[in-house]
Amino acid sequence: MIAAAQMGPIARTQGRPAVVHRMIDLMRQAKALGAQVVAYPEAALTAFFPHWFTEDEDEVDAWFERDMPGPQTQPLFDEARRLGLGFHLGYCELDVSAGQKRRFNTSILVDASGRIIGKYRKIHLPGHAEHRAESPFQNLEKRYFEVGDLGFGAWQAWGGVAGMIICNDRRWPESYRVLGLQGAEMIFCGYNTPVHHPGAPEHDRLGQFHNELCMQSGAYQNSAWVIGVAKAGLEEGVDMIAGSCIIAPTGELVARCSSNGDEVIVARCDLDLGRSYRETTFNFARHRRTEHYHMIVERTGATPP
Ligand code: CDT
Repeated sequence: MIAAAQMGPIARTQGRPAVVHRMIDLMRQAKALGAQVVAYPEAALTAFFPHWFTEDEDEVDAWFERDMPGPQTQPLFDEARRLGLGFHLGYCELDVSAGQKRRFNTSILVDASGRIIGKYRKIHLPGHAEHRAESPFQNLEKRYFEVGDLGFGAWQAWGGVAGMIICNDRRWPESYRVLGLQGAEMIFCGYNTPVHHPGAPEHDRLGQFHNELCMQSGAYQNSAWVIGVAKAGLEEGVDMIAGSCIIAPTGELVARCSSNGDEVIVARCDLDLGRSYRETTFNFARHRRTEHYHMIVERTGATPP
């Protein structure tokens, strides 16, 4: 059983301890519902600060975690261990390990003993790097984060193979396919998606449709369960889509949040269902025709897959 723990808005002034308290409450609900693992959203520990511009480096760094777990996130790991529950967590990572400061939009998988078993750094960073004063809010991921350098990894976890993507990655078929090629059976995806797209307001009415469209097709075409987890609701003036959901390898949406706030949903994710698709319709070894994809690329001069 997998749980998605959607989170409502986090105020700019809400500190980590209060957020972790909310997360522990969600974790306990997930456990009570029979979950083995609970998934939190992208950048779950703070408000989604790329919506604001600042040139103050210290102010930027304050949104990031230097250690995971650190003193303020340790209670989450302790509670998971106490409950015997694994979790998926999105957070903003400040890496100073190589004597150089690097910032990533990161997610991790933690097993039931509190050990980090997998780490991913977001690859598809949306938005822009420059301040857009005319815009009602910013989307400054290209300013505050580096492109992830770990690739799309997959790990043995919870009786199968688990992978991670983060928010905008879900709109790109390559993200799922690279995981599908590694046999990923569960794909965790946290997101912070505004209802309004300042650069293309004509897309706004389709926000929820596109959210489901890309995750449902990613699940089906790669025979995987997809667990999509939102940070939702009106956060510091930015309205964000909710609709956290669990999608089966059939492409069917089997559980969906109904609120804009903190909410837990669960689904019994039968990994044999994915195997059934992976061995038939989407048997990659038998049916993919990679040599032809390359021929098309050579003929047209398109970017190689
Ligand atoms: N966090 C994140 O990646 N958000 C983007 C907003 C882009 S607007 C289309 C997303 O793809 O949801």
